[in-house]
Amino acid sequence: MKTLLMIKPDAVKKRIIGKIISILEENGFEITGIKMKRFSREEAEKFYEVHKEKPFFSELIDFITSDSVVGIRIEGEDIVKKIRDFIGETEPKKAREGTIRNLFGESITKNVVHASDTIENAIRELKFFFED
Ligand code: FUP
Repeated sequence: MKTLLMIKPDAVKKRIIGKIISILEENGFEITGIKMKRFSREEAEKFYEVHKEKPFFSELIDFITSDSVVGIRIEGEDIVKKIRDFIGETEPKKAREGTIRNLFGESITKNVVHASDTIENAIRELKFFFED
């Protein structure tokens, strides 16, 4: 099973890409792909299409296109759920201690990383970064 963890522009600006990758490796996660890119507005709107009607949508698109992002493919048993648990809740203040969002997140928007929430979404979201 595969999932996508995406490092967001706030983390890229803070120069903690390496730190986040180290934490993943130290915790035994198997990284099988890494790609840095900058989303166009159109692509970002497609990536986050489930949130199209939400009040925070335009803020979210502004943020995610404000700098590059890094797509990381991680493989393993039950990996979608494991990575979701590992990043912590959306709101960094509520995220469990030691999780990536708890350690580095500033706000509900600037929350450092995204991770696919279902197997179907992982397949869909990985295509934004990787061909296979
Ligand atoms: P998550 O799956 O944990 O990334 O969180 P959600 O699907 O609830 O939200 C998707 C993205 O929208 C999150 F990365 C943060 C952003 N968001 C906001 O910017 N403002 C909000 O009020 C809620 C979510």
